Amino acid sequence: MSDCIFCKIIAGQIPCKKVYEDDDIFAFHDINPAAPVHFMVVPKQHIASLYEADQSHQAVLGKILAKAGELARAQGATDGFRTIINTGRVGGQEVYHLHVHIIGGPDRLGPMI
Ligand code: DGP
Repeated sequence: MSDCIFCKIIAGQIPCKKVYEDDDIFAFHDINPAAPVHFMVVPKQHIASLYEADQSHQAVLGKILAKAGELARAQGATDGFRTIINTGRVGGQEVYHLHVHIIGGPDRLGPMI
């Protein structure tokens, strides 16, 4: 999607601190980290949010979660981490390219539930 900031990061048009990349997914550090470890894992394919996700995205969404623990540990989150997907305005979503936040270490979020 031409005006999507995360599509531009994936395409290398905007710099980022890359964590991981394969054919389907891309991971990079959050520009405004909420904790010592804070990166996002995204599908390379543009999916605006979980509202737009459907059965055709099952494999790539599964791949993101299946990779999360390995990447979190490699980034130093060895004592646990949060996975957060913000969806829509009330869900606090700022960037409309589906992304999974991986947040490890003491954070400023407090208890979520
Ligand atoms: P969310 O609220 O879930 O949509 O979070 C979007 C996150 O994206 C937010 O924590 C800040 C991050 N972000 C926004 N623009 C950029 C950028 O240009 N580069 C990087 N690395 N992160 C960004």
